[in-house]
Amino acid sequence: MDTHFGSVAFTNAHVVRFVEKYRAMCEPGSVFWCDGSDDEKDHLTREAVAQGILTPLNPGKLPGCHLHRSNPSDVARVEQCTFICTPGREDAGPTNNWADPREMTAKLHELLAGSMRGRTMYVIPYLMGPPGAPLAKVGIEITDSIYVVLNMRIMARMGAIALKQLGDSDDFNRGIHSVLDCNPDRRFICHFPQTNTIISVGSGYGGNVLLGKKCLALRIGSWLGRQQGWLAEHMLILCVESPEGEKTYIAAAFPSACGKTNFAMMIPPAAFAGWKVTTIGDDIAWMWPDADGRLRAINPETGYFGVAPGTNLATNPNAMRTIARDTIYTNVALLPDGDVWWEGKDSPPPAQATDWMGRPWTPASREKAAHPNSRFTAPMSNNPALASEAEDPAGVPISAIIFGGRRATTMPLVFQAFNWTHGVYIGATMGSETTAAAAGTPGQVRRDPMAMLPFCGYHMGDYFNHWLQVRRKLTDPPRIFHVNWFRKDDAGVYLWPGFGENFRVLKWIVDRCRGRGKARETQVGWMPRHAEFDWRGLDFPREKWDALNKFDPAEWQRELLWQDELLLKLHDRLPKELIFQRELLISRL
Ligand code: OXD
Ligand code: MN
Repeated sequence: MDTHFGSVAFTNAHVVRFVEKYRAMCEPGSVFWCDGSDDEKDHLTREAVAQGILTPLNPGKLPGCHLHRSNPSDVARVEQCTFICTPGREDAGPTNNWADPREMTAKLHELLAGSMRGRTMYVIPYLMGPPGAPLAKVGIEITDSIYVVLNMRIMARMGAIALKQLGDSDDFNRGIHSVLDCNPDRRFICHFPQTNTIISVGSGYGGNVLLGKKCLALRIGSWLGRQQGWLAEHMLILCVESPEGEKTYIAAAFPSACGKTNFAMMIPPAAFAGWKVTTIGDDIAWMWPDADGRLRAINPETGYFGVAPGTNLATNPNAMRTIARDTIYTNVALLPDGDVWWEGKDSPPPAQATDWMGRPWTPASREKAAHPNSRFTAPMSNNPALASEAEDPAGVPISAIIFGGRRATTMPLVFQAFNWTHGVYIGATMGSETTAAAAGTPGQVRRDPMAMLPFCGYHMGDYFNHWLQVRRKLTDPPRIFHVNWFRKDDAGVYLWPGFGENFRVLKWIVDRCRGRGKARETQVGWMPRHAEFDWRGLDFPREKWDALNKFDPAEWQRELLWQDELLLKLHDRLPKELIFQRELLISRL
């Protein structure tokens, strides 16, 4: 039995053939062809509520919002189950899990055989990027999860708009997803760049199953970008607008759960009257050299899949407004009145709640009420700070690229690379403490080059080389910076207030790009002096500034050794430019 809503016709023969192939394999009870309409959303939401997949929240407080609780064994991305399946192992490189495409396909098809018996197979056409953008990409995701359909509807342009962009072409990403029995032993997230295919089984978690996001926009995207001369990056995109209306566009790469969403939606401190930050994207940037030699960027997504804990009216007021309606919450705590709660929300811990696993919770409970990687999925159109440019197919010209990690020591608040190649070295050697966004132990420093360690779809050495090659097409390359909001003093207290105060760093970066900001040359790059920062409205003591920016030779020596671990791993494809950069850094140190 097939279900169609509205009048959207799936006439593309390649799409029909692709769906028929997996219908025959998965043997679903029915096929539901998604058109992306509001009627369809209402129908599927009712269905999800009836099946207990979604719980409606208090319509007075959170109109149009629902709660979803995942399987407790399925709460984050699983890097150990994520594979790049290229004909040769070396093309995936040492930072990815590799599997032979033929063997892996056979194994996955065996798991998929009959997997949707008695279930509905949903066919989701979706478009990544504004329609008409030169890099916009169409995907067709087949899934047996209503939760995936309803999330994809928020995160990507879904339905008729994608089919229109596709026309009769067979140039679309083929995505197949089945939750199976959600058993971690049968969990595989596999990418086949040669055939532009993704197969994901055994999980229902966002990053593993919303195939447009990490799988297509980053892993397959980075592979396509290398073939076609563009960059698919784990970066937010924002616009800084001065009181005079001068607009500067900036992209920034921080690892998962290190504050990209907060940074992208930041509100400048009150003293900066007339200054505005607007959001183009909070997670992914697709960037290409344009005909004028500038790097242009689009956000391929239409929503935010953000981390709930720590989000509140002080840390991110724009996010709180964004998630006040039409939002799907996953693994947060439920309050008796149908509101939601998480650790670090504005309100104090509730007297009682239902925790993310559905158990009674009180402040005396030892475990957290919300999972540390609990999430909200919200449409970007809800964001009061959304930039009008977010829908512009021409994208925005990027003036600065920021790399940043979560580092308790070593790294100063901000420094600027001497040039593009030095900037690529800084991005390539980036380190950060691990977070709850991926399964594993949080808090250990690991190398996360350009925040792409879990997302680069090919050999990391080739990826660095691709960055160096892109420079050749740029006559006005973005300036490159490194930031660290997370440095601590000896007592373990953060030295920098962060959040809205990060605007001061952003303003210095804008001024540097515009040739107005002053700096001093140091061993690691250009750094601002205390007097070169705009301190209006904030009394930030000189001693604290010095601690925040202290250069500790012993820490840098250790840093170099840590960097070597990654560079050694990549040695056979490491561009020589980066080896020279390392030598230069050593001689400056
Ligand atoms: C994300 C992630 O969900 O990086 O964006 O894990
Ligand atoms: Mn991310």
